[in-house]
Amino acid sequence: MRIFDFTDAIVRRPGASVVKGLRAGDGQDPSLEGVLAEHAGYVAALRAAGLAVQELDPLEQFPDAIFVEDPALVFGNGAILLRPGAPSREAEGEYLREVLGERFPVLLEQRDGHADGGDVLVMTDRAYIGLSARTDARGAQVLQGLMAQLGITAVVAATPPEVLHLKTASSLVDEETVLATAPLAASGIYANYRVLEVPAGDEGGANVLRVRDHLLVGAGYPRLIDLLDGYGAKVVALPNAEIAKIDAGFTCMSLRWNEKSR
Ligand code: CIR
Repeated sequence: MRIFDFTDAIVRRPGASVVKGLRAGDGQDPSLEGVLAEHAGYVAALRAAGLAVQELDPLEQFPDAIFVEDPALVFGNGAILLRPGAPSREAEGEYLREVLGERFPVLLEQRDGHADGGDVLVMTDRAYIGLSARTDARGAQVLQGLMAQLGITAVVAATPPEVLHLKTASSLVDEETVLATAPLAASGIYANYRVLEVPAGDEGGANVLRVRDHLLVGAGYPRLIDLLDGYGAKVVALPNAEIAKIDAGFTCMSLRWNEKSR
């Protein structure tokens, strides 16, 4: 079983407040219709890749709640509720507690420091926890301990200063291959893997999502789409221009796991 051979996923449908989601600059709000359409396309792509997808109801009081992989992480044998680093997101995990408690045999909880799931890249022999404006040193250390309880070795790495999360700038292509922006590729943290460097100008597309034999990539990055052809997956180009206005990535919009790995 490969690490991206997921069977199940949880997503959260956007509410009207999604257009007020956090963003790095002072860019314009996305259109609600656009976000809803792109999110629906994403969920359809997960299903087309073979996953059983559970859709949670919108949480209007949390504009960023569609990004379910920031307040939680899931693995075949257990889930972890995190403390996201943005104050407006810190309580989001409470609204995942019930569903994760139902669906996982073990539910661990971070009680100190801050960490976002977007800063955690899981590879075959280890996971990386990126330090960022959202994940602090204490949060990374606590998360390392929680992941160890689930049998996962995690190493702490630096995230380039201008990116939101480690996975904004790097993501899994296959078990041997990482896609990374030039600064992360040059940092040497992925020396154990084949590193594909994101073509200059396509940095906004560095967050791709491998799900079984499909690889979800932003439709606006044709050079990246070409580069990713040939890694054992059908490259699926998904429109994400509206949702990108609130710094969305494909990995952060679902929690994915393999039910049979228990
Ligand atoms: C935020 O700033 O928290 C959201 N607007 C976007 C989160 C995207 N999550 C991710 O890259 N892991």
